[in-house]
Amino acid sequence: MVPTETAEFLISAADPQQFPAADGISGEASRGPVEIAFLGRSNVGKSSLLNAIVKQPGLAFTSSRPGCTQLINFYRIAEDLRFVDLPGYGYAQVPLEERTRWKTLIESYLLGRQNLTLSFLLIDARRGWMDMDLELKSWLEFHNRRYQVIVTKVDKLKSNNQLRTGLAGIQEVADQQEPVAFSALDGRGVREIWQIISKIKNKQ
Ligand SMILES: Nc1nc2c(ncn2[C@@H]2O[C@H](COP(=O)(O)OP(=O)(O)OP(=O)(O)O)[C@@H](O)[C@H]2O)c(=O)[nH]1
Ligand SMILES: [Mg+2]
Repeated sequence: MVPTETAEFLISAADPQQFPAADGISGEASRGPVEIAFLGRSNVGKSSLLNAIVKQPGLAFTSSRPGCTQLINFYRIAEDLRFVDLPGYGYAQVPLEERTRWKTLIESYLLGRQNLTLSFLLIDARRGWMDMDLELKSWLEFHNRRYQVIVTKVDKLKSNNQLRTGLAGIQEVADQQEPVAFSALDGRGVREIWQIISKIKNKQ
């Protein structure tokens, strides 16, 4: 499954009241579009992943400066599918007050959103699991939220040996599932990611 429709930006939400309507088609007793959330540290490549898998480079704003995505951004990918790009964590320059506000906003989305079906948890291939990633993983498991680990920027691991070691280390911690190796640069992993999305939608 690869979208044939054009993806479009819906809204940047600073508050749960700004989240788009949960049911996609008004008046119909549908469960609304499936939402997939993109989670991970600042600069891990969440917005780049989103752009690469829909093949629309400018759709989500990306930057080499961490802390670029500050609100919850909703994208309509197809009638029955939305991607939700969340602010990254772990960027020390963000004032505590702001970080606390994001945490409340992100948690309210992850806990309360009925459309949320799967989260992509992104881990940088060169860094592996860091404390806040492990915290988030435990939090998702504690709250029974389904997630898929995606290892980003694998193009930066130049030798096969580096790549194998990096992936094995990440997989060891991801225990119950096989992480997807991804690169926004060369498109590695895009097909696997669409297969995962298809599977999750068919289960609905
Ligand atoms: N080499 C390489 N660079 C990447 C890849 N994915 C993202 N980048 C770069 O990493 C930087 C951060 O990417 P973003 O997609 O903006 O990261 P983000 O996780 O959305 O960051 P925040 O919005 O700040 O949380 C940008 O300079 C991207 O070009 C990749 O697969 N390979
Ligand atoms: Mg971003």
